[in-house]
Amino acid sequence: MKRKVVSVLLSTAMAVTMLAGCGGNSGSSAAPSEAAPASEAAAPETAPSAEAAASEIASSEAGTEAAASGETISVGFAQVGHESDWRTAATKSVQDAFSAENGFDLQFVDCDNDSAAQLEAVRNFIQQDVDYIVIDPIVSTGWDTVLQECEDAGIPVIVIDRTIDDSDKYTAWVGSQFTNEGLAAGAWLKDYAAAKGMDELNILVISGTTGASAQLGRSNGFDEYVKAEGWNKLDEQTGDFTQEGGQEVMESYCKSYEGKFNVVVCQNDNEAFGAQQAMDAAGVSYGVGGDVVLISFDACTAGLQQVLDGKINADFQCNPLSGPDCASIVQKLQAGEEVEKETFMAEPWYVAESDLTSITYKNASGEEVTEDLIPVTQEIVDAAY
Ligand code: GYE
Repeated sequence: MKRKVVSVLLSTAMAVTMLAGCGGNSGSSAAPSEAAPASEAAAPETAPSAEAAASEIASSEAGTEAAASGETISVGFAQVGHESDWRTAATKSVQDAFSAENGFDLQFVDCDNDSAAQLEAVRNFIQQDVDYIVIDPIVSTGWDTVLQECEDAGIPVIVIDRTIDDSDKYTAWVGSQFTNEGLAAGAWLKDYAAAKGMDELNILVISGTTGASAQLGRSNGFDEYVKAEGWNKLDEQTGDFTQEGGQEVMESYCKSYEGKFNVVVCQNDNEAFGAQQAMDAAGVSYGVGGDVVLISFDACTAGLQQVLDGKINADFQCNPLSGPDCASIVQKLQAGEEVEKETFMAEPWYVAESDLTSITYKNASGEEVTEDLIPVTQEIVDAAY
């Protein structure tokens, strides 16, 4: 009921906002920390759409109302699934941040990597009239209709991790610059190959869930180097961000491309673990001193241990701990404050050998950046997620 009142107020409030020129939510990405190479990301859009502005107003109205009543804030979280170590850490981060002690009533739905189930979960949250909806979108498209429904119901949506690319009807997003992760992997491989005197690169890619923005960004970023350097990318097949998927794809690669590849790129650590199992079984050596250079993304604890052990050559971190940022966005909305449309997580790059200390590349915003390559130590593994 309260949200219907908010919706009715929207058109007037929106007009006032637009006349006042408040649409200029420019430079809305959070300032990255210095230890955050990946967060020197593409500049976010400079102005939120009318819909986004409306949704911000809706959220402040709803927030003021909830705050005044001293009620618990109800939040529905439609999570991707449970496919990886990264995902486990991300779920815990959100659950911890939206705890009952912190004043939240969190409804958590594991969508098991099923996009239809995820849309249904969001619609159920609308029916339950939760105060806020948090979505980690399995795939980046197909969202506009359901986001419109959220907006019509006056429920602010916060997107975390993967992006929504076909609608801007959400209040805020917190996550990673996936294209920069892919570009950084390409830049590292170029320098590493030169340092090791590898004159021909024959590359196999095990990609993440097809259509997930994490997959699209990592593939597109890395492919820029494939094209520019004339590398031979033999194949790219999805391992769905799982260990089983990585193993299955690598088993088939080991048969189809026996003796023909010297680089394997896995788009997350769990796929890399599966690929290692398959290469072990096929008698293919990888990592430092091996026949195959193994590249991974995520840098979870087990992944970094593999880097420390020289079994993964380089691991490009993706930070899953967005729960506190996400909860702080909700708190700000509750207080009626404006929030940044985009917040980028801080992410370093980790390597097994210490001869290369940095990479320089043109990032997704077209800026030339130089970023550290961090050799993994036991302390780094112990501190990882
Ligand atoms: O890299 C992978 C997970 O969306 C960034 O999803 C996330 C990816 C992460 O399953 O491990």
